[in-house]
Amino acid sequence: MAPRFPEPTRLLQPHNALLGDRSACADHWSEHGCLLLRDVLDAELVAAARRELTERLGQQGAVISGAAEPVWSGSGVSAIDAFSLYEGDPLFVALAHSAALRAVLEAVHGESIHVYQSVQIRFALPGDELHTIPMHQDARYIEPDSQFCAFWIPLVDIAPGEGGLAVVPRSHRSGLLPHVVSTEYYSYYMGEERPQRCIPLDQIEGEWVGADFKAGDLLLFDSFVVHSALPNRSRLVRLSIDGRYQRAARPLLNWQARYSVRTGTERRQAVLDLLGGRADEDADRREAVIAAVLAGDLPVDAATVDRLVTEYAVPRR
Ligand SMILES: O=C(O)CCC(=O)C(=O)O
Repeated sequence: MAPRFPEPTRLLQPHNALLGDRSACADHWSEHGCLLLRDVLDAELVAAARRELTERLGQQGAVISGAAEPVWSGSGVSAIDAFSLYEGDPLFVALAHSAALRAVLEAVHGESIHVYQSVQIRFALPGDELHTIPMHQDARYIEPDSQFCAFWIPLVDIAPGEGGLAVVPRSHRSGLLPHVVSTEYYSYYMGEERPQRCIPLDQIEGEWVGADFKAGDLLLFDSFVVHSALPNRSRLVRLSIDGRYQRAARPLLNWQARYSVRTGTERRQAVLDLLGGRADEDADRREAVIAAVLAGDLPVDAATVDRLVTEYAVPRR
């Protein structure tokens, strides 16, 4: 049987030595499209964010209550109320919007950076391959502006072979690859169960690399870099956060740049309600309509949604 997920053949080593050398950073970024940094974030904030999420997941029964680490309780993913993990001002959002993170991003890219308001928390359960996020490029999902980058921060240590994220360095140079809907992979995003699009493994050229991740590592990658989550083979719920950023000088065209996940999700739900049965007819059109309403700050009403449904009746890759 063909493997469902990549098997990294090499481990990324931290690229901290590049920091402080502007042209080395620029050359590395343009060649590889990704880099890994260690010990550049506030370790206490990383630990506090992990504790807070562990406590919230403990209250929901997904991890063993009172444990220092997010030890999985054995419950299914549907036991997790993702929305409530974003309640209040969670520390993982503070970490993503910390001055330390922005300073590193600006050191890497040599210019002023806007970190997107939307910050995601991911909780990969041991053995739950169905909900493991497969091979994709972020540029396929965040629109209309593909000129952004991503950061990914594990909140727990993830040894090689236990999960984490794998990337294909240099893959940003090949542009957008076709993504196909597959019922082998589902996303469980904000409580919504959806079949995932992915790039079939055999369509991806280049070397898959993983890392021996430590909590608080910072993995950066271009929006066109192919990457994939790897199945969690540890006993912990794999907690990580990710967000997007772009040059501050560019207009903020993607809704994620301006709205938090909660606000975006509420507005998304309002558009879904207006779409009704049409939401299931064509996933591409549904997502394009949602992105257009949110990115353009258009009124969330039936007339706008009806107009966009007609406008976006065009197939995409
Ligand atoms: O953390 C994960 O499971 C997947 C993250 C991811 O694919 C992304 O940030 O684009």
